[in-house]
Amino acid sequence: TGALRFVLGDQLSHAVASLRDLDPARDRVLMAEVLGEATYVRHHPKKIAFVFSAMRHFAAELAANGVTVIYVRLDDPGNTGSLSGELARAVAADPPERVVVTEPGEWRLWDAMRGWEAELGVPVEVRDDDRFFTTPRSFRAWAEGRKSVRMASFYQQMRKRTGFLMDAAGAPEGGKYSFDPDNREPIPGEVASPPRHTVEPDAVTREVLDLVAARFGHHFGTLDGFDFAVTAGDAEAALEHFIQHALPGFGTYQDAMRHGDPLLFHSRLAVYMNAGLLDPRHVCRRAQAAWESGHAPLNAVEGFIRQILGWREFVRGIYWWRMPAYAETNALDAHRRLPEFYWTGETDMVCLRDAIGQTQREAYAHHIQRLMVMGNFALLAGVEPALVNEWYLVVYADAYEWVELPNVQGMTLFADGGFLATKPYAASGKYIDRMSDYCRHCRYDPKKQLTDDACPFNALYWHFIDRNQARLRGNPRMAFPVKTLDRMGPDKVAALREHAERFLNALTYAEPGAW
Ligand code: FAD
Ligand code: DLZ
Ligand code: SF4
Repeated sequence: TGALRFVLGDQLSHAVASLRDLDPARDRVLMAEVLGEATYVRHHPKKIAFVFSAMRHFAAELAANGVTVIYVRLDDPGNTGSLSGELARAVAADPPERVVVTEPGEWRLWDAMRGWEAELGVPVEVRDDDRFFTTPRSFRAWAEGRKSVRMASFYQQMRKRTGFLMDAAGAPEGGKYSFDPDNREPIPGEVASPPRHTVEPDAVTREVLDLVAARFGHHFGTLDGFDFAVTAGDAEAALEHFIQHALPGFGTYQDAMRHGDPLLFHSRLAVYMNAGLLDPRHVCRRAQAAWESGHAPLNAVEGFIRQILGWREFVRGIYWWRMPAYAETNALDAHRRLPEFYWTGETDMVCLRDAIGQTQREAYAHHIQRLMVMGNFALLAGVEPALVNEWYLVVYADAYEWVELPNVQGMTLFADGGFLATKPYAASGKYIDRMSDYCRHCRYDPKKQLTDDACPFNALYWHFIDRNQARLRGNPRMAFPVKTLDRMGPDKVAALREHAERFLNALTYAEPGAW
């Protein structure tokens, strides 16, 4: 008996560390669909269907390559319902020399993994996940001892180290590392969005869709129109589709939003990269090649590569460095429950209704919707970080805690007190009006503050600045709004506070755990 190689549902790469030195003559691969992973938060059915179908396709590819795969289906008799339980069952049934796994993407599972060797009585080797450009150790070595840990300096260092978009003399292409200021244009109505890449469900996916409908159909979100790629081959086609059609406009319209338009120029590739169907290095190389060939401009390619080489690695580094305490932070002392409309989409606020409705249908929203619509509302309203984190982990097909938590806790809610982001991304209705056409479809008016038809984001924004002014005063990037508040005079501030509170008091709130 050789090694038992345990591959998790977001490790579906043939080059994943745990499969690297696999000996098909002696080793076995274990994969398990388990209730615990589908329900520790009640994931969107599309996320569960994506993971299960991709797992089944991956197992079939391994088997076709002559690998012995022990594949446990959700409905198999004896399924213990947890990853630890399924590993223990496989080890007991036919003890291997050792177990080989790749480190997981969530702290709770890593914590469980540390106990496996003692529980199982066989050696357990936990390997680094080298599908990333950095390891938690190398990030920590870079970060510790720095005065401030900022994405911009991390990213510059990563550009130098990897050579992406660097010229022969070692300088950044185009003379600067970031073209972000070029990437904040709203999208004109006459600019058509690129066509969408879709994959027709095959027989394996259809069987999974039936299973998920029966078992998890009551979770938030719908299964209709499932069109995710579930194999590396189809994910590669999605990448080529993105490069061909959307990458050239990715930069300019990166921060734009449009009513009824879920994707715009975004790639929808996070779901594939996070599950192992696409390699981030390959994705960055393909984007760079599109710039080299003249197909896409530098502001688009740099902007895209920065998200992957910069943000994606940076948030992961922060996660493993600061966990488990990071999940408990609540620097702005926010304790409100989550409004019910996050789960139903039922609100007159059109930006929220559109972005949440699309999230129900697609298990997807692009970055600015996540950050500046749903995230901004939760920040301004002061919703308890744990409840917001749970929502984001539930609703997006690309959500795993290593990337979800820092984006919510740090970037969106400022719950870490400014460790990850330099200022809270708080915005009034004016920002949403500038970056989208939502307000044209809305019964509220983004230019008004105190009338019945005033955009609720406006009073909520000043309520936020007012109640947090002591915390924000020292932050140079918040000097302008704090000074504006000072100049408003107490009567105006009181009126805004009262307007915001009336609005918040009239909302229905979800019982924690009800969804
Ligand atoms: P594109 O816009 O096409 O971007 C390209 C790629 O860059 C993405 O596929 C992704 O891999 C990477 N990327 C972009 N921004 C970020 C970022 N801030 N952090 C990490 N990677 C980034 N991303 C997730 O993968 N999973 C999550 O659970 C998740 N939760 C988020 C929650 C909030 C509140 C916010 C503000 C952002 C979150 N993000 C998350 C980051 C980002 O919004 C998504 O990666 C992106 O929207 C995925 O869509 P896309 O593939 O079309 O991205
Ligand atoms: C997300 C997910 C789901 C829904 N189901 C499974 C599963 O049944 N089996 C499995 O191995 N992995 C699943 N996953 C992915 C895991 O939750 C993921 O590996 C951990 O969250 C760590 O990143
Ligand atoms: Fe959203 Fe306010 Fe615009 Fe309505 S008016 S869409 S609530 S920003």
